[in-house]
Amino acid sequence: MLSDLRVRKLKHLFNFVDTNNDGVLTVHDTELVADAIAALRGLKPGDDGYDNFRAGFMYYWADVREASDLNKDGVVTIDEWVTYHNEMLADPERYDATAQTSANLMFALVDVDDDGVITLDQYCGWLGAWGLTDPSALAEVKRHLDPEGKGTLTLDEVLAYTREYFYSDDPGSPGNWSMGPL
Ligand SMILES: [Ca+2]
Ligand SMILES: [Ca+2]
Repeated sequence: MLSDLRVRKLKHLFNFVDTNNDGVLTVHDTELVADAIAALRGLKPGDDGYDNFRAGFMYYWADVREASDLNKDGVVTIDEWVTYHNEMLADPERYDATAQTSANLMFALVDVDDDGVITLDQYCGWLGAWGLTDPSALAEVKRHLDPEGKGTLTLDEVLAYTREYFYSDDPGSPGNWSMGPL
């Protein structure tokens, strides 16, 4: 049984990835993000690399939607989302594989020079592709995820914050801010 805080974080994540704000998660949400992330990288339809770039992103999200669409009607509801995560998070190996894949994908898309480190600005650009563009919200994300102001995040730091996001019952955990203010 998940705590109220953890359920709240799962619902927040659902609303975060429901980029067209229609209350369900479908392929349309991820198409919007794929185009926004491609634009971050300066890629548009027809450019070299655009199709590969987009395909990797869409492939990962097709898996997530497939796994969380419990009644297989083609849309993921918030209840399905919470139920899916409740089961996934109870299986440490499954969680590790999912979190690693997700973080690797984010780095593959955001870490332009491929040195295993992203800047907080790049991280916030990633959040912006999902629709989180409010400057004060992004400033809070930076303050919590980078308290020393070093300006960068490693893959391990992102994985640690992600773990806090999904598992921590502490309202003060910095990782709770991974997807913006709850
Ligand atoms: Ca949607
Ligand atoms: Ca469904």
